[in-house]
Amino acid sequence: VRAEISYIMVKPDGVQRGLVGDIISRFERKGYKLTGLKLYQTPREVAEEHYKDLSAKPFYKDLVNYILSGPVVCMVWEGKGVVATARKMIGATNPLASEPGTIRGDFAIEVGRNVIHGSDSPENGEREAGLWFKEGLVAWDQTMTPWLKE
Ligand code: YYY
Ligand code: MG
Repeated sequence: VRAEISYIMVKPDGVQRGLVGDIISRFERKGYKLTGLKLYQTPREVAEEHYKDLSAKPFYKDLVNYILSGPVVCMVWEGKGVVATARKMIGATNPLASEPGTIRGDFAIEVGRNVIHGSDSPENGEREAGLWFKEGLVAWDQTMTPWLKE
């Protein structure tokens, strides 16, 4: 089986505010491996598919329009426990409840402008990576693997 992957996305507010570099840095320094990366103006059908489980929620329409409001940075990060660890690094959905030191805790205030997305299960990591990277991911070996893996 392939290593676990998570689909991580800097939302339009994070791109506009210049937070892309800091966010990428956090995942790099943690030791995860980047296997997909692009700046992307999201097609409506991709945003709607991505958030389809929330389509009955009152905030769904605003959420989709927010994702379409400017370019996003799409990423796939790979490694042991990356889905759960990325969720910890990202912080709670509502930034007012996110701990300082997390991405949302450090950079956001509003739930509807919470800077970043991270997959909530390994299955959704695979699903979302396939949805956002129809061109596929990049397979490569990190030379520092022996320094990161037992
Ligand atoms: O996975 P996560 O992004 O932390 O939260 P979800 O429950 O999947 O909701 C997706 C997205 O929807 C959230 O990041 C902000 C937005 N949202 C909202 O605008 N208002 C809410 N009450 C709940 C979620
Ligand atoms: Mg979610």
